[in-house]
Amino acid sequence: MENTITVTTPLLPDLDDFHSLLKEIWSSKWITNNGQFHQKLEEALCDYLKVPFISLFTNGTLPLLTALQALRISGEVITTPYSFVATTHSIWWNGIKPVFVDIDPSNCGIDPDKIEAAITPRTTAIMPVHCYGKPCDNKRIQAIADKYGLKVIYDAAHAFGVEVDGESVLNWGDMSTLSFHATKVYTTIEGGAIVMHDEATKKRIDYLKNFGFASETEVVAPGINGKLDEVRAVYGLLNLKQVDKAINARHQVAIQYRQAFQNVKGIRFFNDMIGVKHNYSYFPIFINAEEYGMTRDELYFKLRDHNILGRRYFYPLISTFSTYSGLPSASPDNLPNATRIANEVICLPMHHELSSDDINRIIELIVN
Ligand code: T4K
Repeated sequence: MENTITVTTPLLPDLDDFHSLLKEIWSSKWITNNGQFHQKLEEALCDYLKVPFISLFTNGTLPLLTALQALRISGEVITTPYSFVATTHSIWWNGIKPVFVDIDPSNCGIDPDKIEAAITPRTTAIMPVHCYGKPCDNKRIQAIADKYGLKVIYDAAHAFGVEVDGESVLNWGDMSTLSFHATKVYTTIEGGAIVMHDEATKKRIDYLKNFGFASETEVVAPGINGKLDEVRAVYGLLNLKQVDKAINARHQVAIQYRQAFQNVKGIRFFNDMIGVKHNYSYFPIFINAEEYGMTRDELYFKLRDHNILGRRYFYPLISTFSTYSGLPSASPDNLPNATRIANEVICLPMHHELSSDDINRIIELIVN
């Protein structure tokens, strides 16, 4: 039986290094609530990501919920259905109505041409997603936001370390959120963060993730418990040392996939964008069944039959789930690109430990 190849595998720190830092935590007896390693990780991430302020969280969903709270967003928020459910759920959990807008096939992000038509007097914000780490068209999104007085919160869960012309995409909009889940390029096992522009906002978000406590006796807002503990902060500090190597390894995988698929009819994939520092977090391919001679699902299950576990990120669309399918903006007529692409996509295995044999096995099944 051929070995199983999963869509990803976690970035694991060296066990001895992890152990020696665990010993430090044990002797300090400070294991959560803004401990020394939490503070060190915030500093180290600001440096690495080239961002001014960051607030760590215990996963990548709470930052979305909290960013909406911190900016006091209400009414309606414009977003796309082509994402992980957490994006839209965060809007819904805040009692806000999500309004779906179609995506641009060139990056699977929100199509700026479709945003203005979705704005109503109740719209207060736009929540675009840098899907697969492909940067959205920030200039156009921000211009629309400025024209209508809207906030922009980027779901940058996939965009760790992504830069455009030397600038981190995490500095775009009013805030950006990250996920450090085990399946991400950079991980703290579970974890996440909000990136913000100023110290006052960081302070407010730090309160919000700690139940709203501003001091021992003062609760200034209805906060939540979103804190990252010391064990995962240490895990994150160690992974920061090896994330560049992991991204380079992913880049090599992308190069091999692209070479193999460039002349295959009916397979579309993304090339690198000029001026962009990519993180190769995912390798989606899009199957045109007529040209390829097989549907996306036929290929997906053929790969599964050979123990190659790609994933159909993002199928089904969020707008098709029962919570959201009744919304007028959830109609497939409103979302032709997202609807088509959700039926074309397979994210192929993409991680730092894929061997050439693994890659060749995957390629052979797809090309032949
Ligand atoms: N916004 C966006 C745009 C997101 O994509 C996400 C999360 C969020 C927000 C929310 O962030 P978090 O609250 O999750 O931090 C995964 C992840 O659970 C999720 O984090 C991620 N997006 C989503 C795209 O993918 P699943 O259900 O596909 O994961 P799972 O458990 O099936 O794992 C996929 C594969 O990874 C496994 O087949 C094998 C490998 N794996 C996984 C785990 C957990 C391992 O090798 N080891 C592991 O420990 O959702």
